[in-house]
Amino acid sequence: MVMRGGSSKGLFFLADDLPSGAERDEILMQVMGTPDARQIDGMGGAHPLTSKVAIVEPCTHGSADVDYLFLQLGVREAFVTDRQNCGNLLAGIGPFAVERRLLRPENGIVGVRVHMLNTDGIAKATFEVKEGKPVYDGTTAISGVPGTAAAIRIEFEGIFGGSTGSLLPTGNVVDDVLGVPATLIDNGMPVVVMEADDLGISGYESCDELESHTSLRERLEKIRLEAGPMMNLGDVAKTTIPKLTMVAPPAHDGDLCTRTFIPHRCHQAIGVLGAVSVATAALMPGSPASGVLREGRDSDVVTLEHPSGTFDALVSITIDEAGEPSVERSGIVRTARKLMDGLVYPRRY
Ligand code: NQM
Repeated sequence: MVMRGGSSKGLFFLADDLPSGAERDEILMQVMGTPDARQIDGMGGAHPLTSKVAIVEPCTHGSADVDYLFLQLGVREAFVTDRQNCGNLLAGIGPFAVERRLLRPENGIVGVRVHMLNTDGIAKATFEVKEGKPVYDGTTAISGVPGTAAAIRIEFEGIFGGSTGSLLPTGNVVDDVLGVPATLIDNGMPVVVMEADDLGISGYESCDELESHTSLRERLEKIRLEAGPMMNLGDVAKTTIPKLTMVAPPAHDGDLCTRTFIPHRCHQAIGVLGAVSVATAALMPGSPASGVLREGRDSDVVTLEHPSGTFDALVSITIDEAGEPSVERSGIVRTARKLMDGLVYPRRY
């Protein structure tokens, strides 16, 4: 099934319909048309945000309803990686599980517990089901997606440290990474959060401007390679994490402005778990992101401005007497839509 999940798009499979290991990855690359800049012989949309796969099966260990494995495929490069999670495709997992009859809920608002295999966290998705089918039409708009659709509310449980072992893998709110003050954080997605100003940009540039800024991109990659081992991620040369977010004071009605590299293309918006991580960093006194946060705000919702609008992350943290931050609550609202259901024909077949 092809689904839009949040502001990304991907191919959703039942685990039983795919082989495993290297054969699975080979088939998925053929299906997506990877490697090729245009992905002309496959289903991919020539961007990492549209070269995504979700694999779903009934949960094997009782604490959730379904297991969700996310795979990011390369576009020009031939790779398939499970090293990162995706909170955007996550929005489609509950509806897909209902479509495929893995779950047969009563009509009404249903809660589906999703075990996210990439990072071993739980997400509880709440959405409406009518006559046995997910309701896709609705009035909720999300930035980066035209029109409106039905809201899918997602609350996360224990997602911090999913890739790195802890919320702040270095133990610090601020680290010096090649001369740039940064928060190295993982509240669902490992992200290096820096002030745009410290990198010589305003933070309000368009994605095209940032992608054509060669010296900035080279500097960001050096920072990322340095930050990887600091975040317990080892050598990150060939991985899609950590992400890099540059923050600036809000330009519109949001709480702070963001520009994110994922990690080599500029995100047209911001990733879901990436946004939750950046919002969490912004709530930590002394962090680069807290320095640009709108003054006087007093809400659990942090509104992040990004290149195509805003993203609301529901985050609350507490800080103990020793100054140690911990996450109390993280949540988001997304939409998703079934786009197409059928058979796909990988080239080799
Ligand atoms: O951070 C892009 C996306 C993502 C991932 C990326 C995501 C997340 O927008 O949870 O959603 O950072 O690779 O789909």
